[in-house]
Amino acid sequence: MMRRRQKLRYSKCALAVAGTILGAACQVPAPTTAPQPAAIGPRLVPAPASLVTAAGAPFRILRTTSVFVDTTSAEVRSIGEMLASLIRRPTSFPVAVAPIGVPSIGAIILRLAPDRTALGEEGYELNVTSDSVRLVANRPAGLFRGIQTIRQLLPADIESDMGLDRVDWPIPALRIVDQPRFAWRGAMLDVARHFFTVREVEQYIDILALYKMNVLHLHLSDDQGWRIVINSRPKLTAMGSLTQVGGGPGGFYTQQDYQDIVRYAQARYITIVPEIDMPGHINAGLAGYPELACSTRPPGLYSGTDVGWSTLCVDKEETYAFVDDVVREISAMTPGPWFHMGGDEVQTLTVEQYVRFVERVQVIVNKYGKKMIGWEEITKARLNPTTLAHQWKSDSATAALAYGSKLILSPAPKAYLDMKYTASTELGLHWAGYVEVRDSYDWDPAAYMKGVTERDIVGVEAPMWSETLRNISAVEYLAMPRLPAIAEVGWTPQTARSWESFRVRLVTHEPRWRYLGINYYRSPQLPW
Ligand code: TNX
Repeated sequence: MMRRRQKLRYSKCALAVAGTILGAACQVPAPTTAPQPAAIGPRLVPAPASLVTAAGAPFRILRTTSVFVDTTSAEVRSIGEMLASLIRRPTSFPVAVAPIGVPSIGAIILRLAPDRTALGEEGYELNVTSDSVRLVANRPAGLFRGIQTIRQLLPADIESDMGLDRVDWPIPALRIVDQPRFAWRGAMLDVARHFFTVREVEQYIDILALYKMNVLHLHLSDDQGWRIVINSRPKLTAMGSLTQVGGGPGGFYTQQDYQDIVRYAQARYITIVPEIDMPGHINAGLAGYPELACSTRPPGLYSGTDVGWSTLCVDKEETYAFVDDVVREISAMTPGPWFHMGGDEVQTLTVEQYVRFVERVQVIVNKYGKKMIGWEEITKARLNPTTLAHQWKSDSATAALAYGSKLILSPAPKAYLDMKYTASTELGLHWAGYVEVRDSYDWDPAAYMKGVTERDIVGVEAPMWSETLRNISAVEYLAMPRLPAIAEVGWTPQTARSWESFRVRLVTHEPRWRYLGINYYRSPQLPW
């Protein structure tokens, strides 16, 4: 399911022979003798809520190993198939997916248990003995998260897309009972400042899936580009998609492309959250529909990086017909319950104008069956309890709590993946400071803002603004390894995580990233 970038793949041992810096990565890790503390344990990221290693011999995947599932559920069958195909490639073992019930010694068994409601939407229990691997969940999403754990328990060579000579494929004997701390573990990708292709977005989704993240928020429009076709407003993309920051060619998704992304994410239990940024950050939209601006000056395309200067004319009735068209078409293509209206950095409207706009958009979003999200500025308006306020720069988001609304936390000095790691990082911005891996990891969402408790937060999200990011490899460089840090902040109970444990576990993933062709930053904070 994960590998397409053939050119970038290699066996790490082959590279070590070639005398590169990969020599160390080629060594087989020393076998663990003593039981390890759960927090370090096998090299899982995010760390599970509870893990007990067992004394016995590991399970070994052999040529005869099959994946057994309840084949009457197409969803469960396809999760079984994903695990089987992951194992087939590097091992060259046939790995059948078969119905539970046939003799199953030496088997990997995936099962839904309707009575295990305590596991919630995404929780799972995994028991590994020398005889079998048994994964149980209450819901299919839990099985999918669980197969990521099985994947990470296998040697990193499991990520190779070529058959390897390796014969030993152990999974350590253990018992894990795991579920996420927060329901929302998101990443945002800005496809407006620079455009990324469907395949590139899918590559990003693959990384989210590996780290058990469950939301991909797509920032689909901004001053520099409108990136999604709206059939009733064809000039949005016909005009508004033709450039990007720096003046490159830009691009857009057809509605089919968008639905392909939605489906790809859905198969990995990741919800797509579409964002159309309004009333500001709208210049590209106005390029095709200048009548929606208050000024008489034709907007034209923009490829710079200033913010805050463009706006819809919120006093014109036709603006709301436009919003209706956009929200209606995008909502119809989006199975997830959310529509993100942006709402940030509007410097050219009065507070009253801004508030009136947000409240009218909220009605439209709800009319099309979606719950609204907006950046923290929207808390100036009267929000519905179902609306989420998306914190990013201050504590103004807390005003949402008075309406019974909850928060998504993306504090820039922790979670903004477009911030430079250090002063010498070539890519990225630094208006919120430099954000090293430890900064991204070492914070507790429930203690981050005064007056905001665990109950007030749906979860965390790591935005990737793309002003400086001209290709997906640049995106990966800033995401890795801060994205896994945010993934663990969102998944693992605060009491089960520590920087000392995380840094040790995280570096063991480096060989996986190499197999997967994922670019990354070699932070000096980590024991490579
Ligand atoms: C602020 S975060 C913005 C974006 C920029 C970003 C760069 C937010 C809601 N607005 O328009 O791209 O900073 O870090």
